[in-house]
Amino acid sequence: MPYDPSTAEARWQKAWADAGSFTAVRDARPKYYVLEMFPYPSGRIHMGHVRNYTMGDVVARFKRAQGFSVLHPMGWDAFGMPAENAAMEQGGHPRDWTYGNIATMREQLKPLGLSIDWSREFATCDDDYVAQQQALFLDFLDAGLITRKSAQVNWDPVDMTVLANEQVIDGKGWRSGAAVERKELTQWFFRISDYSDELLSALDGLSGWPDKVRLMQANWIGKSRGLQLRFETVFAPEDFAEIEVYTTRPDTLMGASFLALSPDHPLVRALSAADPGVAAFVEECRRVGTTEEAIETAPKLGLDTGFKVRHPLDADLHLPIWIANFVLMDYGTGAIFGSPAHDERDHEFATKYGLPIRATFGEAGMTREQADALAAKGPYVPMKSETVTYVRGFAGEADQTGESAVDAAIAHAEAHGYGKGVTRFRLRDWGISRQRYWGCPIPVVHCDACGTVPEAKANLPVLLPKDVSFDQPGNPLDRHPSWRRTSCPTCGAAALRETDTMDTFVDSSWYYARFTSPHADTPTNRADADYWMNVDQYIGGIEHAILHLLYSRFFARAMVKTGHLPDSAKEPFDALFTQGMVTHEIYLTRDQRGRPVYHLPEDVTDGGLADGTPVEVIPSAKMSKSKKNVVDPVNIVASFGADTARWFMLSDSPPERDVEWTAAGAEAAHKFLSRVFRLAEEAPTDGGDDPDLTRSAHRAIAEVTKSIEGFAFNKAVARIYELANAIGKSKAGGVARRAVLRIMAQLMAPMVPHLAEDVWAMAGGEGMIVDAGWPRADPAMLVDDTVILPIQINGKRRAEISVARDMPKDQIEALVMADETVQRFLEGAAPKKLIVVPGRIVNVVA
Ligand code: ANZ
Ligand code: ZN
Repeated sequence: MPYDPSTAEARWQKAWADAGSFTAVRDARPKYYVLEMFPYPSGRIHMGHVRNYTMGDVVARFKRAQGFSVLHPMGWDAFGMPAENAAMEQGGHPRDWTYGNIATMREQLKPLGLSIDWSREFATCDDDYVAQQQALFLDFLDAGLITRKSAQVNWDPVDMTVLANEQVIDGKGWRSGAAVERKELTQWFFRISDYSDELLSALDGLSGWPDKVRLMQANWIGKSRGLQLRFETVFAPEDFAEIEVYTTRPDTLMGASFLALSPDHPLVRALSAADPGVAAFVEECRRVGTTEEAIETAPKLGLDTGFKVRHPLDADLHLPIWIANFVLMDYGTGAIFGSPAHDERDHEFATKYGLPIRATFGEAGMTREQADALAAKGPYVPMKSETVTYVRGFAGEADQTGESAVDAAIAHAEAHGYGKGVTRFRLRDWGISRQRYWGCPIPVVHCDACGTVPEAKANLPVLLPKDVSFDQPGNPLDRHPSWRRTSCPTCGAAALRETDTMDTFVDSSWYYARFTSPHADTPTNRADADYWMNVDQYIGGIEHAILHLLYSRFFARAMVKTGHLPDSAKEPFDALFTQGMVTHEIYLTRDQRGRPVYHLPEDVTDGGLADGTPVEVIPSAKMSKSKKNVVDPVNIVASFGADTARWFMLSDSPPERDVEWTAAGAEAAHKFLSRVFRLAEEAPTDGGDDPDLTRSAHRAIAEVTKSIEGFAFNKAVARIYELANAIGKSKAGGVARRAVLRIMAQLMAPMVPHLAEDVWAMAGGEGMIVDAGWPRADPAMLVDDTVILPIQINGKRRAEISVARDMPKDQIEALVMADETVQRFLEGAAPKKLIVVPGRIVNVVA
């Protein structure tokens, strides 16, 4: 009987489903919650999914075997733009497109044999999930976690829609190609910035997270210490006696040569009302998106207002007030002082507009003239920790680090009353309003009499209308003839619904909590949430290291505050693992003009095309349709079986690194699994016990256990290869051999669960292996009773001997003396010295 995964895998999957093997239940066992980041239903699963879900499955099956009650759910991150784009491009409805894709992908996932509790499956676009998310929104609103304010957005004037920063490419809308503008809109915000400090400091406690992810989060939250200081105006419009400025480099104050205001600064607003020139300039500034990158790379634009401020440390020095396009209103105070000598942007600005460039400090040892000359060439921006020579330090001229100079500057400003030290965060409130159809409606109503009022809980869910069209730009909810019209939940008068929907990051910020009680008629059921939370192991891609995880951490806190999660769930993910990508070689030839022509892997054999043309190979490339280096997991599973795909994914590289998919590797994996199958099938010999084999098996138990616990799946695989070799060589008789085969099957079960069931059955295992538990290593079997001792002769390692661990010294000495190499060196003489360090080394001086 050959190894035939095509029938066996389906058979085992049915057996597990019939037995309800993976239904998560609350019981007396300790619980374990393993979660992989849920997929977006794009239409097909890809190799990255296979790798991600296989890793999660190894953990889930391993923990289950170890006696945990395991929760391992699956769902769909189902709202978002691609569904609407598909509707615009191909017609049809986003809902049909999405649920169609989910059905397809579920059918592609199921053959992988993942140990998922499918009874908990949901999609974030399900009416029920929408209802619970809206209930959460209302609770958050009640708890002061949500606010409504005006903010600038990227506006696509052709598609008439707000764009996320990622959708602005080189200042243009990613679909329309139109130049993106800035626009002010009233929007809904989650008040995540209230939690900046806590989200930052709590990172220290996340010992189960990769350091790089914690660092990325810390940088994103961006805590900085600076000075908020006041400049008195000498000549300015009424009501503007002072201008407040925020700086993180107060030590450069003596080099300040201008003030710059954001185009949205109140002073600028006042000016533009009266001065068409200013108004036109402000308009011009708006024609750049809101991305940091767009603002950073746009040419610096400025307009001198003609007004001036007094320098706080030099009353005779008057600095001009400019309006500058690179100053943001929603950071700091929306006003800066420019120190061109030590800031990239200020330097560009000063050079363009002929403003003075005065150095505050130079390289260590420089004079003021030298420092000025250095700054004239370009901004001098050393690390704050570096010692530099201050040439215009307001605390005099001195060698100092930037850090200590900043501290001194803050102290000076506080002592003299012109400013105060402040801590700021880069993290802004999370704007969640999207002018899109395919998202969760924001459950609020606009009433002429009452203003903006939350929808009553009894009226939830507010569901999307089904009869919408995508043939015009803009939000279909705005155009819908009747959907908006409703009555005010407070006064009953006619009112209009909010037509904004929620950012899809909201959906993925609490799905892990919903999995604990996916059918509850409240966002969570506390008994379930208390039992299952936290996620013990979360697994996903590094691309979600910042926003998704930060939003989830905020949401968990908000759900604790609103009573939907226990206090202990503030940090919802105890451990996080970020896996590498699945890559594949790219094959290409060149056309006459040297441009690349890509070829499918199946068209390339032995480094060339069918006609013999050699191909260029780019190794380890991200899979991409345009480069034709995509491998479809559906084909792999169809030709080799799921276990081969799973085994290969785990075997070749450490999980955190990229793995390169190769046809040869897949074949080798398949060959190995076939060999394991044959080993189990072979008729038992009539040999007796083989203690060495038994010992190998127990060592494999210990090491595979350790490797899986440490996410070193490739090491676990390597141990299993060794064990299979040992079984192949052993002369052990039926009973002993089968016992070891059963151990191997147990060790392989998390990785290749179907084959493991077959081997288990053939080797006389009772019931299904999925219920067999995890084998325990017998400690007595782990002690190695022999050791290898290296022999050094005259200080050089020349030979080694294998001795019993507890062999007495004199016996070892006798063995050493009898060793051939030692005899050769001694040439018949007695050694001058012979030192045995038991268990370590033997030294011979000839
Ligand atoms: C004077 C100065 C001198 C600055 C110098 C930098 C270098 P981080 O560190 O990222 O927090 N800034 C302040 N508010 C701003 C705004 N609304 N829009 C644009 N830029 C703003 O950045 C703080 C620095 O960014 C501040 O320190 C300020 O410029 C600028 F040699 O003040 B600095
Ligand atoms: Zn009302």
